[in-house]
Amino acid sequence: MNDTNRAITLDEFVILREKDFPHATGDLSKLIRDIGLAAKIINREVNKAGLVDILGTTGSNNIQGEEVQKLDIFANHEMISFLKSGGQCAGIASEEMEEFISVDTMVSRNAKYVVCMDPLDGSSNIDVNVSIGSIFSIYGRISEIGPVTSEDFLQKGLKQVAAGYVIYGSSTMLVYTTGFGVHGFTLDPSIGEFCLSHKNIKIPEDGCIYSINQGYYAQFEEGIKAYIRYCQELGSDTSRPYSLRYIGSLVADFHRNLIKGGIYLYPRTTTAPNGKLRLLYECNPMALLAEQAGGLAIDGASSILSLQPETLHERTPLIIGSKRMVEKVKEFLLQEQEILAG
Ligand code: AHM
Ligand code: MG
Repeated sequence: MNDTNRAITLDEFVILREKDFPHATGDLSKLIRDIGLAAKIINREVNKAGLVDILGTTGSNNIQGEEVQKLDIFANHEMISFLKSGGQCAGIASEEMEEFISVDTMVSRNAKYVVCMDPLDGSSNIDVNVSIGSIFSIYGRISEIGPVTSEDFLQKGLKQVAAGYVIYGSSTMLVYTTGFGVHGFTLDPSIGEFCLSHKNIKIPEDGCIYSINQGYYAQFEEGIKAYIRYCQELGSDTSRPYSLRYIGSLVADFHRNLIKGGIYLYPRTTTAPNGKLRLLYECNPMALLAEQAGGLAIDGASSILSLQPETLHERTPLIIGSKRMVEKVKEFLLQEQEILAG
């Protein structure tokens, strides 16, 4: 609340934060506000998905060969449209597009940033009314002039200047970081504004929720199987067995664990040796948020944020959440390696 005793909106908050940084130009703030605007439009469509003929699949496949649903395309289009007209974004890479696009409008001539995004994650949940989300990641462009190049997008996650997600759930929230803490805003439908509801979110150091698609158990490596058994055992520490919670929507699973404490795992499997999730669009932004909130994100051995991307759509295993829980998984994976090494 501010001194007039009303909620601070996202726009007000980003402007207030800017004042703390005398050299800030305001461009990043504008970019985040543009994403917030696109999110409101996507939210409107997500909310009426059950009512109109926007529900269902287009019948086409995205470049990973997965079925694309109409709202994915809509969300992609809205994000691009707001980013283009906002003037702060020089290029966009999206899970829904095979190639990145260079933004070449009059207003974006001096744009310093590129955006990587998953415009609608967890879209297989749309037609069953389960929470889904949009994920975004912002980098400073490396190329200085002209159209953006692949090196602008293929940067390590630790180079992100901002990242966040929007969760379309029982209420809609936008959660973001610019590297100075993680802040959450809840959409107040009565005024159409994201209002500050969760300032400086910290993920509990430890938790008692684990989120994993246990249906793939037989395909996991031994270290992950051992960790799952550990979660299920009655522990001398009072919190085990842990609760298994898996929505199958990364944003929703991550958001719950961020607030309550917990761990989300999408490890490698025998059929998907790099896991399922994409480094640029899903893992890097979530990893920055997790670390900014005091948690951890690894691929099993290394920090997600330290991975050098080689291609736009590459995948990586992801283990993310409360610090102590992620460290525990790492221990199990190391033990497995030691056993294999004899
Ligand atoms: P998507 O980008 O095609 O929606 O896939 C990503 C989603 C994540 O949100 C979720 O955690 C995961 O896929 C679920 O996968 P699975 O059904 O294999 O457990
Ligand atoms: Mg996705």
